[in-house]
Amino acid sequence: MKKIFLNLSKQPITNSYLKNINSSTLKREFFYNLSIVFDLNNYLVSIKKPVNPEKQYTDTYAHRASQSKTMNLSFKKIANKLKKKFRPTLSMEIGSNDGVFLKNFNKNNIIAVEPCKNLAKITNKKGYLTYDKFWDVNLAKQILKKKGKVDLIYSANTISHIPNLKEVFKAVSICLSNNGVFVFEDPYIGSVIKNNSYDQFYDEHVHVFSLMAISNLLKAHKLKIIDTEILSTHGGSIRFYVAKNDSKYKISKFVKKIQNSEIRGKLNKFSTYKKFSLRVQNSKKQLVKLLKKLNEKNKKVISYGATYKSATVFNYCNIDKRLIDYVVDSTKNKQWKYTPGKHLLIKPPIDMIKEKIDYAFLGAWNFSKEIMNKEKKFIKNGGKFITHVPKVKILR
Ligand code: DWN
Repeated sequence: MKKIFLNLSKQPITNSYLKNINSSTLKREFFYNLSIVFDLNNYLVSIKKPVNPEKQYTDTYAHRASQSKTMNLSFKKIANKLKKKFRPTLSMEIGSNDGVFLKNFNKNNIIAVEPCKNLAKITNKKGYLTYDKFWDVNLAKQILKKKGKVDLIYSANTISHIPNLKEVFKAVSICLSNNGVFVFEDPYIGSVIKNNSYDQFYDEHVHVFSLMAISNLLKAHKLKIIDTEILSTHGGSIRFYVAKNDSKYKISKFVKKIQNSEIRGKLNKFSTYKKFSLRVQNSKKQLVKLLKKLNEKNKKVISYGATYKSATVFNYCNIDKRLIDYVVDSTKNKQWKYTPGKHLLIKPPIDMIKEKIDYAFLGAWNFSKEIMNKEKKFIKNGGKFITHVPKVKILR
């Protein structure tokens, strides 16, 4: 049985940056109701009614995973670690985006899967065999026939995007070698609860994982979690190392450790999520109050990073042009477009001092260190950043 604990109001598709905001584009803009449910049987947290993936992962997909130094480093580190630890002959990445992980592998030893055709083109052009398809049983069979079993399957910020997890794990079982490892990482519900980062819920994040939920789901596929790590990436993620039940791997002590911490944190109780929902409502009130106050004082406020996450914040809190002037983002194909739902203009990075910015809301709060390092002069000149994670505040 699934129970709703959070309603984040009507939301647009986060990837649907608008080229212009005339009456016909606005009429066509798609909205859905973003309600979040907790499954009382397997403890999985998901969107109640996910959006059709065909609407989301199109050939105009905007996000480029290589846009931050932090993620470039993180992918390099995990690629080297996995190569050293598992010595795979053949590897595969599910959701390869613009190839930020792939580039750490020899082109002949890795296969990429990426349903967004514009992104798949980038890695195919670079010489990586890329299937521009959704990950499913049919594709797994096709890959098995062409390339044989895969020793390492890696996936970052993708498995949580797929509504049908049974299909995901079934497909993985088909092409994973007997002692192969499936490593995937996605936002962690433990961090979302702790940081009050409700903006991790948006159309693409169909699920937000816990270790308990994943181990429950894997049982039906004769797969087990052999190791796990809690990561700081994207404001708190969890990495799972999964292998076949009859593989050579023993279960690391960290699996039990995280399981115990989840039980202590009551991630298996509906009441935890209900309490979280109250904190989210309060966060909304606080953020709107702060922005209104700055607006009354005629302060110039922008948002930093046209993130998918901030689409949830702006649409849930009804933050538009009245409260935030515009958004800046380093991703070329987001620039000079408008954010989904609230239609804030996205500009390329600016000289924040010259543009007389007083405050910048951290849409990309998960990169706050990298951004604040980049904008040292702005801060020195009296400029301030605002965050809503874990609490609404002005960073000093
Ligand atoms: O799972 C997902 C995550 C990993 O990426 C996707 N479904 C979609 C996307 O979500 P997001 O937009 O919330 O992710 P990021 O990685 O937090 O986006 C950061 C944005 O901020 C990028 O558009 C780049 C931009 N940025 C910038 O303009 N200046 C980032 C940094 C570090 C900067 O200095």
